[in-house]
Formats: sequence, C-alpha cells, structure tokens
Amino acid sequence: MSDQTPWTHEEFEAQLRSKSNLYHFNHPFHKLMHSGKLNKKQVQGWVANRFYYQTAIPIKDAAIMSNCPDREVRKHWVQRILDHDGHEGHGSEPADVGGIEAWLQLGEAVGLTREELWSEEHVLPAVRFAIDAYINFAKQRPWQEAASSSLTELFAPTIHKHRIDYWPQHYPWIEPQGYNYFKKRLHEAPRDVMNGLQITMDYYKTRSEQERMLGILQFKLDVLWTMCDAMWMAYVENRPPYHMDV
Ligand code: AHQ
Repeated sequence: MSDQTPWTHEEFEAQLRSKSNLYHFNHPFHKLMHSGKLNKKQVQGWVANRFYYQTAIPIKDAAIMSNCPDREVRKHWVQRILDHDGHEGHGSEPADVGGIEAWLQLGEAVGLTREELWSEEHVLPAVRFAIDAYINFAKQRPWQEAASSSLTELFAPTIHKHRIDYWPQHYPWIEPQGYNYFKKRLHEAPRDVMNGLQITMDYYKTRSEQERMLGILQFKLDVLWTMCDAMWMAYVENRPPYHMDV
C-alpha cells in the first residue's frame, strides 16, 4: 500500500519545485536563445508567438475570477489582470501601461510592428492550441486548480533575469525598451507565486489531492514546452506546418 500520508507544506512545495528541470528554460530553443545563437528572424518568431500567450494571461485570469466566489481571493487576483492590461493609477498606486503594452514595445524593439503582433499572423498552430488549452483549463476547472496551474512561475524569475543579463551582449540590436517587460515581471512574479502557493497549500489537503496538483503543474509545463517545440520545428528546423519536403 503506497504511503497516503499528506505531505507537509514544506514537502509539498519541495515536490512542486522538483519539477524545475522540466521548465521551458531548459528547452533546446531557449538554450539557443540564452547562448546568443538565435538569429533575428528566430527571436522575432519567439516574440510574436509569445505575444499570443501574453494576451491570453488576463483572459485566463478573468476566467479564474469568474469561477471564484471568494471576494478576498478576487481582491488579490484582479491585480494580475491589471498588471497585464494596465491601468490609470488609483490612490498611491502609479499608472501602469501594462504587460501587453510592454510586450508590444518588445515587439518593436526586435523589429516587428504592433499590427503584426495583434494580427497573430506569425502564431504557429501548436502554439495557439497549447495556449487555448490553458485558457480552457482555467474556464472549465475549479478556480483553485486553475490558480495553482500558474505556479510554473516558481521557476520564472531566473528566466527573466537571464534575458535581462545576457541578451544585451548576445543581441545588441534589440532596443533597450524591449527589456521593460522582463524587468516588470521580476517583482510581479514572486508576488504572484506567494499568492498562488497560499491558495495551493490551502486547497490540496489529502495526498491524492496533492499528487493531482503535481499533474496540474505538469500540464502547464507541457503547455510551455509544446510552445517551444513548435517554434523549434518552424524556426530552427525550418519545417513549419505544411512543409512537405521529406
Ligand atoms: O510573463 C509571464 C507571466 O505573466 C505569467 C503569468 C503566469 C501564469 O498565470 O501562468 N505564468 C507566466 C509566465 C510568464 N512568462 C513566461 C516566460 O518564460 O517569460 C513564464 C510563464 C510561466 O512560468 O508560466
């Protein structure tokens, strides 16, 4: 009979963090990116495809909010939507153009136009399917499961810091305003992770529920990894969908 004793919070968090090696930071596409081996077209492809992910985040978070009857939780979760959509500022809170605007500036910084990003003309089918699966997961599953699926961000601060630290020497042609998004996430992601961990620790009580959460985190890791697989095929192998040469 396998051990059904629930993990302590510390053990549960350690189980979640043990999946860090499966984070898309370790995908070969990101390895090429981090070592400065991507050309301009490949960087542009990544920026344009990830824009579809960025615009999906507030939709996903609004789906979670729409399923959540807990006002206290919504009071905090709504900040995620504001962080991406932006806001005019209120009280001591300064105005924020938002992450989507910052990513549009990243697009311009790598030589794309805003219209190209909004048109979704570069979005690869598998990237769209993976991201739409994430949105639908948030619409259909209990809000706590959808909230906890954001915890791939446990591993995100490293990836943002890596871009800020290494891209300038590898990709000097990228305009400086392109880094604003990653700098913004450096302080937003840890706050979001704290909030997501609290919801996760409060919700998954039994060992089987905790193991269900590991499966949910794996689903979200699969979303991110699949996006990179599609970009590898299209931009590294030069075999985008409907290539016919054998
Ligand atoms: O910029 C990212 C972001 O705002 C979020 C929100 C969070 C979620 O709700 O799923 N996940 C996430 C992520 C962002 N950036 C990715 C990257 O590699 O730049 C990482 C991604 C994540 O770890 O899920």
